[in-house]
Amino acid sequence: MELAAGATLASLLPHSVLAGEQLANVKKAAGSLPDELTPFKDVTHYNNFYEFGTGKEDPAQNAGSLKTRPWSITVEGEVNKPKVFDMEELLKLAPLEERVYRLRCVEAWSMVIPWIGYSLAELLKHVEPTGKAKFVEFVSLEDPKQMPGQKSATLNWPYREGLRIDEAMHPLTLLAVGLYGEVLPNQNGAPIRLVVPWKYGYKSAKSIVKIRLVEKQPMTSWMEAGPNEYGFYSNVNPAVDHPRWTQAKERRIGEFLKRPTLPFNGYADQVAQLYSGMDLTKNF
Ligand SMILES: Nc1nc2c(c(=O)[nH]1)N[C@H]1C(S)=C(S)[C@@H](COP(=O)(O)O)O[C@H]1N2
Ligand SMILES: [Mo]
Repeated sequence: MELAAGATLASLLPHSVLAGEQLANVKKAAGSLPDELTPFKDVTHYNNFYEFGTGKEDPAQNAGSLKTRPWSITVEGEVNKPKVFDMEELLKLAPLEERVYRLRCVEAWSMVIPWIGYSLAELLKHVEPTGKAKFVEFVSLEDPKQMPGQKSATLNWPYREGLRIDEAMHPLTLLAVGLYGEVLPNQNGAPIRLVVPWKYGYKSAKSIVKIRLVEKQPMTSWMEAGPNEYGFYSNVNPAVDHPRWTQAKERRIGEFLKRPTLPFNGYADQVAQLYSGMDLTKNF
């Protein structure tokens, strides 16, 4: 679908009423998926965001207390030009695109979500990673006053995730500021979150305040919680089961029958070469 000049994507969508302001001048990216979109209501009311509780409806219930302005992301570490980007600047850093991606949670359910954002690479090139920048660490907000779930030690807070630098620079890796034509609802990781569509959902950190480029593979909150259950790579892989359940199939939210899980969540053409020569059963 090509948008006429001046038309906003949101103006063409049915779901412009809830949470947020609409985002203007969003370009629909080429090559959208054949999969049907998951309804807006499910995308925004069936969430994992442990900072607001562990129940699937808790984030929608409780994330109203998250203050999304002022907001900034500090980018530091192995970069020539460390910088604090404020949210207004982040919104203008690169043209906003719609990207329809599959999201596969490690819990074996999945969705299809029309995100809005731009490649993380756009941000990273501004700070000029040095030759020592081998990994990228992402840190979510820590503030128990705004995030009631942080009063419990469900995870080691703040939520931390990480990618290898080539994964972080891959064009599919998205910094998202919206979905369904709107500003990101709080429960989906407002005001800015990562989306890495070929990895289990937990790699896509929400409400990011810091991005650190580092030489060594960073520790992540989920690896600390269960090192034999949650690895650093976390590529969607139907051949490597979670110790407590199969990963061969998944429940697409809204569908009755399970569908087979695809290697790299269906993005193998684009990302499999990042892992050539690696044993993905060991590097799970
Ligand atoms: N900060 C933070 N980011 C997070 C999580 C979380 O609990 N905290 N949950 C992850 C998990 S397990 C999934 S499946 C996705 C869900 O994103 P969605 O609620 O927007 O669908 O967010 C990921 N990012
Ligand atoms: Mo997840």
